[in-house]
Amino acid sequence: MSEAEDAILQFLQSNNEIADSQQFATSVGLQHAELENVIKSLHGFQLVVAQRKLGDGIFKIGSAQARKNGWIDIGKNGVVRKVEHVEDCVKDLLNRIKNKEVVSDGDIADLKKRKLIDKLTWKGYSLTRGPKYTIKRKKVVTDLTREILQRGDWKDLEFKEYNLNAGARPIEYGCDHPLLKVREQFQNIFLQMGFVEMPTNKFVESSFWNFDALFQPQQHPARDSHDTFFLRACSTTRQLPEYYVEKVKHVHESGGYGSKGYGYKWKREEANKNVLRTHTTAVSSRMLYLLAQEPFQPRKYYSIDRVFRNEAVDRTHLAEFHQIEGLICDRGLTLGDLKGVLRSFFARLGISKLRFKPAYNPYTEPSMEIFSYHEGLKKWVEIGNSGMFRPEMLLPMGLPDDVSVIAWGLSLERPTMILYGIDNIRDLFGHKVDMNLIEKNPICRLGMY
Ligand code: FB9
Repeated sequence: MSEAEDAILQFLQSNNEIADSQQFATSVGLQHAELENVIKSLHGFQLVVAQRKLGDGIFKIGSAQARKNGWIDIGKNGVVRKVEHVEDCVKDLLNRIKNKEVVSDGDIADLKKRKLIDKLTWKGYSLTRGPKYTIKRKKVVTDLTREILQRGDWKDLEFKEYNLNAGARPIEYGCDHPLLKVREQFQNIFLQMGFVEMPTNKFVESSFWNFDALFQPQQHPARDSHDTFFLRACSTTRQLPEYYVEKVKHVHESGGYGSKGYGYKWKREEANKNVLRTHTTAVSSRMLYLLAQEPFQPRKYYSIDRVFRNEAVDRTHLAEFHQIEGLICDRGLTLGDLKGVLRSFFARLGISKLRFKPAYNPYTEPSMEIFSYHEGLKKWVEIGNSGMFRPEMLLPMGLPDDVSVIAWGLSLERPTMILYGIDNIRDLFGHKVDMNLIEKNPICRLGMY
């Protein structure tokens, strides 16, 4: 217990009131500031009732005013009273201030201007015993500890009430970025459909796996730096499966497997160039090549990860986005199988009305863009691309020639923007994202498309 507390509680044991805490502080040789915190705490615990004490001497009436009001006249033979009784509204005003009654700011300002009142700095407290007054406050403890029990002094301790209404300290918790939440939903759909995730932890890929293995010719526009990020440092790949590279070179230059190829001079150095992968299809080509090195087993693979395109940034395009890709590799698969799988895949996203539009990709033939009717936007929206990987891609890998691979792809950003009602991709991904979007975004379930 502090000295100040003892002083107050002992004084109030034999005195009804501490009229002026300032004087009391001086009388017990303490700083008023020391006393003040104790007073507030004792008041808080109702051991005392503390009242603010306003300073006095605010009622001096100015003689000029009396004259102005015609109450008096100051003549050669001094001050003469001109009226019996004065309706002293000022006095009433001042009384009301004294009784802490509400007085209009206008009156206050007027009284101040007339120097009838001045802003009093608050002086101190008057203290009386409170409903919970006791000469010695029990030490308030919060927890009943082993030590307290062993010491046995729990009897003279006061246990702080549990404030069951106290709000819990806000727990800091991590928040998933909306993209990660939607990614998880796509991931669950693939896993439910029996797909296995492909290892996509390689943002840097050789042009060979990103383009050549996909039968994308070396002069294809996507292969120049306007569309693709080429690496300056570690600019070329160190090793490629030589036997397979020869097959790829051959199919590009002169075809085979029923294809006439592109008929151009294929350059190894072009294939060696390292790039930031432009699509996760680069991972699909690696996985299909590895699959071809084993006795054939049907496979269902998926990937969801970042890809990089040196494209003009606009409301829906950044230089990087997350590509979602699914592929099924099995004997005798047809375009019908692809359409069927797309229907069941998108059905799990709550998307039923699909239309397929013939399209072109260097690595798939036939290829189809996928459209769905968006009730909210009242229009057909392109929701992805798909196709059957070309034999010129699959057969050089060594896959059996009755094996075909159906595949499709879409972005993660577009569905997330639609689901979260974000119309500018820069608000969703990148350094401009406001953290509130991350911390306060609800779970948006796919299927509410
Ligand atoms: O995601 C896209 N659109 C989309 C997807 C979903 C959606 O909402 C759903 C709630 C559920 C809404 C829109 N697109 C693909 C279509 C367009 O946005 C397109 O303009 C932009 N595309 C990206 C590429 O941009 C250069 C989206 C991205 C894309 C395109 C193609 C593929 C992957 C991503 C592919 C592929 C592919 C094809 C064949 C074989 C293997 C992979």
